[in-house]
Amino acid sequence: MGTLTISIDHAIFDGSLLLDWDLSCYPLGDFNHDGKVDLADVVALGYWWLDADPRFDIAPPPDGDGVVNLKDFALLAEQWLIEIDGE
Ligand SMILES: [Ca+2]
Repeated sequence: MGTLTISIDHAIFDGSLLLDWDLSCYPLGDFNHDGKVDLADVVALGYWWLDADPRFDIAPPPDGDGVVNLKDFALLAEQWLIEIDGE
């Protein structure tokens, strides 16, 4: 989680913006965002199989092909057991 404050000094917009978003990064195929690509992610992919859910339609990168299918499974398989360190 990160916080970025941007102040704009401009004649049209006289104020400030506060943007707050999650800057976490997960391996491709880590659908449940636990930091590793494992069986739980395969189960999630299977649940949405042949659906158009963009959260699981990861192949071809970056935006998928409109359906959760074997291409997405193959990409997940390439990432199999990849794990990132937690905090
Ligand atoms: Ca996972």
